[in-house]
Amino acid sequence: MKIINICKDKFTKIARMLGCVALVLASIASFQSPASAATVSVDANSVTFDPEQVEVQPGDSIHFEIKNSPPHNVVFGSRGPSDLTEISHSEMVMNGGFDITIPEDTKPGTYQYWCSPHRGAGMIGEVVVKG
Ligand SMILES: [Cu+2]
Repeated sequence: MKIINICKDKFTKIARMLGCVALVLASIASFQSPASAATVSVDANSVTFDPEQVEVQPGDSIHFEIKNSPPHNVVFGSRGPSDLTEISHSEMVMNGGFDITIPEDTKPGTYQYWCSPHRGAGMIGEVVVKG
């Protein structure tokens, strides 16, 4: 009888430990916020952004990939429901790519951005931030 009781005791301890581990894992999983943040890609071609317009949620990121006729950059104007000039990537980029994250507190609306050296040629894009 004693042996059985000891076994029961050990089993209970192990079960409790497993329960704790499960709880810790569950809480870690629930803290991975924002769970829905996505990344959309935009190609910087010769004198165009492709696609010209993207739809995002606040917290999402836009990946800009330099395709051809560099250098390119991404400059947001001050017009629009929120001021996104701070997230501009004014630095010229010759190759590779970079990410821009739309701040969580961005108001829904349409935001225009452009590439400084190619703005005159029509290298203008739009980000539609959904509510
Ligand atoms: Cu450009």
